[in-house]
Amino acid sequence: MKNLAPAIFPPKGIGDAKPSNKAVLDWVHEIATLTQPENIFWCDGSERENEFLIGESLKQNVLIELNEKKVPHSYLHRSSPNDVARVEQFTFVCTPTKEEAGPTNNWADPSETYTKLRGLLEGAMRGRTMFVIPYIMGPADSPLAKIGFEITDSKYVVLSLRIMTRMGEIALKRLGNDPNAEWNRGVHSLLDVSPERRFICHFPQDNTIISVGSGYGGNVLLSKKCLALRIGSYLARKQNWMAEHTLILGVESPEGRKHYVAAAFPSACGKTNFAMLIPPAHFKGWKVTTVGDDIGWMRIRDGRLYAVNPENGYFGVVPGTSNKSNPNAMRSIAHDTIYTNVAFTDDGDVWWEGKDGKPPAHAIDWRGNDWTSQSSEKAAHPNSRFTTPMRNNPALDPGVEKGEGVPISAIIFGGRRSDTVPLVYQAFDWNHGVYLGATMASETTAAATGAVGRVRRDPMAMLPFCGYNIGDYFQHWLDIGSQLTNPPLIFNVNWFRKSADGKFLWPGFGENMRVLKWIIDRCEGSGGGLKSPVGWLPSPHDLDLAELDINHNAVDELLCLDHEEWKKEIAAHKEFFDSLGGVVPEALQKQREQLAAGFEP
Ligand code: OXD
Ligand code: MN
Repeated sequence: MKNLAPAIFPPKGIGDAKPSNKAVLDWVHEIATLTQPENIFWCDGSERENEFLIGESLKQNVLIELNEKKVPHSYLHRSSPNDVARVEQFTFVCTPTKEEAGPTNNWADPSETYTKLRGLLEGAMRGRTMFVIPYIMGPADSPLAKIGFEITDSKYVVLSLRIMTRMGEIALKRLGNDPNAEWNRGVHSLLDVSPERRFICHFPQDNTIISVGSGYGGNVLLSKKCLALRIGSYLARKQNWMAEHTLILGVESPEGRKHYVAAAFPSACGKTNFAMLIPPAHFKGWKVTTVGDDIGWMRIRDGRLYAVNPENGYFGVVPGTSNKSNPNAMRSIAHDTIYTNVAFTDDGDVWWEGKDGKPPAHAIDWRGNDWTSQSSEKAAHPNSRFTTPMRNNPALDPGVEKGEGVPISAIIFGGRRSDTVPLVYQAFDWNHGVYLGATMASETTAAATGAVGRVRRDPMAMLPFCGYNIGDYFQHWLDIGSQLTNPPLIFNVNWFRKSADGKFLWPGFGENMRVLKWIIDRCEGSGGGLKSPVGWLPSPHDLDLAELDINHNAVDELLCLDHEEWKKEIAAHKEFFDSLGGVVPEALQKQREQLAAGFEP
């Protein structure tokens, strides 16, 4: 198999950045004794190391070089066709008791799981190189920053982690020699990339992650979903902060007033597009800047929430990305990018469904097969990805490296809902906002294996990522709120409502600025709104719709509450809460009763 490449032997001065922390060395020794690699490669994150690893990856077909003129310093990687998305059914939270993992996680007994994984890892790196990658999540000087180490036998992981995190010497320096320092232990082995031996296991109490049998980013870049969200959310509760599946963006008015908002949407629901939004011409002088596109870590400071993006790059969905949908993403991925599972054109460029221009007459598809524009198969996998450094983003926010984070004025929840849920509304207060997050739902996407398009409840977009009992997580949100004197306002948005004939009612993309503007107006106390049973709803004239080609009926439909649909919705909330088996805090049950009462005749 192509990415199970043999060991590599670097020249002197590369691969020898051995840490001095004894706890780390002991752990690496333990894993090496178990997996028996041919050699150990200690990563320092340097340019020279990166070039060496790219060279080796090209030789071993882990990467394909793209046309230097069309996409400079960029590469294509193809994962195994059975390994193209997160595998929620094989993702486990291994807490001492099942109750701690709660009703929404797959739980497995920690000691049995360690035994099983040790069995799978025994001799797993024979003939391969074991890479040891030190990294930091968050700006290095942030009080929120966390250190992680990932051991892996995949060069693709090393190259990707260098983009996605602050990797190498910087992490070793920050860790120092304290044997009791907090750091995350991550072990990854491709094994034989078989779905039968694919397990993504989290041991929150041990700050440990073990992932085997996959090469797909969401399962193997352990910094991201595994540490920044699953283990992160567990640590956040213990340490009184928040780890959330949110983008973070800055929005600045022509007068120079600036707000930051965090928005939690499920995977592949447009977080990257929203985070890189370019306001339409009508919003002259308004600027939107990106702090993060996927994960926000937030802490309380002076009665407010301050957020950092723990990541250093973007691992985004490629199909649908174009100069129309997201020009800033197109510029970000025009160079120094690793593409995974997109199509490869005859002139060495990349192509995907939804890219600008005409499809190529011929290409090699994501599986490595010939493809023509007449093919009925997709050229790029629907969950094909780009991995690109955040510094490539022309709209990167200047506050992105601020260790103290940026102050959050609003939190937005949202999902893909064809019906029921209005374009935007505002929660009455924090606890009501927590209810909006706890009951949000979305039609499933290709980011995880399984059926696409099914409405599922995805509280705070954290269903696949909350590393502990979801009832305790809801309570944690309530507890954080009670400590804030200046809490963010909370909103719910839905860009995806459809008309009776199945057409999207809202144009989306840059036009979402109109909704964002209302949110900012509300934060500044100037935006109008009507009190409705679900929250504060804008009326059509509260939204700035000037120069937008949309008819009045569509706007009315976008903002209307259909009582019959809402009765079903509230019943679904109850069903969801009931399905959690009694863990939902009383305060949220009360919110549901109040909501239901609002629809009584
Ligand atoms: C992601 C995801 O890759 O949420 O960000 O799946
Ligand atoms: Mn995500």
